[in-house]
Amino acid sequence: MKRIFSILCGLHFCIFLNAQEKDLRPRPSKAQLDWHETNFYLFFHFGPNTFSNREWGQGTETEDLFNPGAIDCEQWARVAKLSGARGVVITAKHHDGFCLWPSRHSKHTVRESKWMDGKGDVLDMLRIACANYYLKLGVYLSPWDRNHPDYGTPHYNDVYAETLTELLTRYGNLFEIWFDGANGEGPNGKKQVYDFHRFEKIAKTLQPNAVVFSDIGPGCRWAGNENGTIGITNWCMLDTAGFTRGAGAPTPEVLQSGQENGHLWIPAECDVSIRPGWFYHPEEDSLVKTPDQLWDIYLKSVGRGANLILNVPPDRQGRIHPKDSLALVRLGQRIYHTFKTNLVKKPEKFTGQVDLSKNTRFNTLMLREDLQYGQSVAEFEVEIQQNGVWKPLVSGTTVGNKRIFQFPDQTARKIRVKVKRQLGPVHWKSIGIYKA
Ligand code: FUL
Repeated sequence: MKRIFSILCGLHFCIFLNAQEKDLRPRPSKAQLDWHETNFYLFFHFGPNTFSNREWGQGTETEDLFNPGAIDCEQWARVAKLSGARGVVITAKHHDGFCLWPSRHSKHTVRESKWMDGKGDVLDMLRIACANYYLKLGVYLSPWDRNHPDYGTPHYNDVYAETLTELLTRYGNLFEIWFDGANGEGPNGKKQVYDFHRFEKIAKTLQPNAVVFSDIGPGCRWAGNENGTIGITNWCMLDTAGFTRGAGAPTPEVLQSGQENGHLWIPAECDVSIRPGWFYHPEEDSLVKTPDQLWDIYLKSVGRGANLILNVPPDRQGRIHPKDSLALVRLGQRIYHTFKTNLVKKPEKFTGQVDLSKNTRFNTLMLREDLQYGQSVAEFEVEIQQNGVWKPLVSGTTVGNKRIFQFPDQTARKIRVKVKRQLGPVHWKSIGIYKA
């Protein structure tokens, strides 16, 4: 009997091991796992466009145009911190080619401007401010360059590679590198054929902990729109075969949902601006999104398993306008107060069912999968027990990093999550139940 038992146990173990071995689904890298935790960050579009009132500079602007008289990167960082953001990404160079740091590989930089007698360096100021506020730093380096004389020739790839190398070695650890998808004509009327393979290699070598954004990754993907929202079904997996960075991506629908059977871990990042434009325009001071709108965006991005990059353009003084900072602080308060007290005692011990040990009132639920094992939940239902009877509360498809629901106040003691379809073993990271 004992023998049969041990044979059976061994067999069971083998089957288990086989199932484990066969689970070859994509998983995030260490850098991507950290990036999932960074979750929400601000985006700063700043440069000559701030002063010329344009969205896309022509590349012919004089350097003196850039003159933020009262620049205060500490204020940017303070506002970011109070908004609940964990990092910031800045347009080190936008399509007009102007570099916010004194790059050795360009003659169109802060060094050629009158600002701070040509001694200024926005990247360095921001690096220090971020360190003071424990914020992560990321950079946007537009491949499209409407100023550089070599743009449109193979040599421009060398210039871009050297510029990137400089940027990635001067400003400490970066968490994200943004390769924008726009690719227009340069000063000589030509479009560039980018050597993204080379740029990605540089990024990986010099900043192994950074995630590279482009329409199709490799670190994280565009969400397919610029309104800050991701699909209700949101997989971190995507197939990119047949697409080239900077020249074509899967349809917005595919970018919105990711792909259940995708072969690569390329999670979504939702980008959106707090104003209609990406750069500061005084006439948009009355069009700043309200705290309620920002909260809605937060729930439709972070609350659906994506990351949110929320753009806040510094103004011509080099400060975040009071309208924007007020809305951001309110957003931060809302995030803080909603998730301040988890009513579950040991949220990380969650295995599918919780007992709150007494009847409890709540209106917000957060589910998290432990993504180091991949993303598994494809369909689920949440039920609460009231007077001994299980009642449906909410249901959904994917969970991923975070799935947040808000609903009218409920009172219950027990909550359970029934997974109805899964791609592999489900590993919960935590459950959060809150009374917002
Ligand atoms: C786009 C750019 O063309 C916009 O100017 C902005 O930087 C946005 C985030 O990405 O592709």
